[in-house]
Amino acid sequence: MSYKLFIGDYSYSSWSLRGWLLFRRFGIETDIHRIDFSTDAAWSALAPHAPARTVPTFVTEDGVIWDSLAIAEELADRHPEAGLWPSDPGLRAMARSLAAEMHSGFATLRSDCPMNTRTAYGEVPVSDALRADLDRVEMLWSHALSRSGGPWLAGTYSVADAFFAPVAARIAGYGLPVGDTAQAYVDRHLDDGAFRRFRAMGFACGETLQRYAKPYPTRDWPGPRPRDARPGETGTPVNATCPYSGEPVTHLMELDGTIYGFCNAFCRDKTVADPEAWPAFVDLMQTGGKG
Ligand SMILES: N[C@@H](CCC(=O)N[C@@H](CS)C(=O)NCC(=O)O)C(=O)O
Repeated sequence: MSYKLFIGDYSYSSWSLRGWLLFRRFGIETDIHRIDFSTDAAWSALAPHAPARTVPTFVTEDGVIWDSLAIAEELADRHPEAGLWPSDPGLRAMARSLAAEMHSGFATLRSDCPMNTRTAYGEVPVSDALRADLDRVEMLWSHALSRSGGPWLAGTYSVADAFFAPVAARIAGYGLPVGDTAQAYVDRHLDDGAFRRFRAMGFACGETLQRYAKPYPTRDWPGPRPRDARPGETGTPVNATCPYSGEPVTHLMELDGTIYGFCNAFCRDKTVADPEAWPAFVDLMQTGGKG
C-alpha cells in the first residue's frame, strides 16, 4: 500500500487537521506531503491529482479522494479494523450525522474564528450568529455525550471527534464562552496526544501568518503547558540515535539540563514545541537513553 496525504499548514488549516487525524489517530500509515498555499508549488504538487485543489487530498493507487468526508468513508471501507466509525449501529448513525453536520455547517464560527493554534485570544466579541453556532455545537455535543456516555462523542474516538477537533481548537483559542460539558470536551481535545503533536508540528514547520491575526488581546494557549525545552548548540546527548527514525543524531535539544539528540531540525523542533506529546521521546526521557 502506498498512500499519500496532502495537507496544508499545521497551525491554520482546519481541514488538514481533520484529514491528518483520520490517519494518525486511527493508526493508518501514510506519507504526509505538506504544501504551502502561498507559493505556486502548492498548485504544482496537486496538479497531477486533478480535480483535487484543496487539502486534505488523499492519493491511493486507485485514485484521488479530495474531500475530508469522502476520505473518512474511503478509509473506513479500506480499514474496517481501524474503527473510524462506531460498531454500534445507533452510535454509528449519530456519529455520521455529527460529522456531516460539521462538514456542511457552522459558517459563522468558521469564518469569524479561523483555526489558529499558534495564537490564543481573549475578549472576543460574540455576535448573535456566532452564539447561534455555539449553541448548536453545545446542543449536539451534550446530546452525543449523554447518549454514548463519552468520553468522546460516540464513546470511543471516531470520525465525529476528528471533525470537531478544529471546532474545539477555535472555542479554546478564541476563549469562546461555552458551558461545562462543552468545555470539558474541548479540554479533552487539547489534551489529546495526536492533537498536541499536530499543534507542535505547526511550530516546527511554518510561521506566524499575519493574515490570520485578529485585533483582540492575546493570551497563553489554554491547553496543557508544554515543558520548557530549547534547541541546544553544544553538549553530549544521552542518546546516539534519533528516537523517531533511529538515524544518527545531528541536532540537539536541552530539557531540564539534559541534552537529547535528533536526526534533523524538524524532529528536534517538534519535540521542543511539546516534548511530552511524543511517545517515543517520553520513552527516551524515561530510559535516559539506556533503553
Ligand atoms: N470540503 C473540503 C474543504 C477543504 C478546504 O477548503 N481546504 C482548504 C484549507 S483548510 C484549502 O485547501 N484551501 C485552498 C483553496 O481553497 O485554495 C474538505 O472537506 O476537505
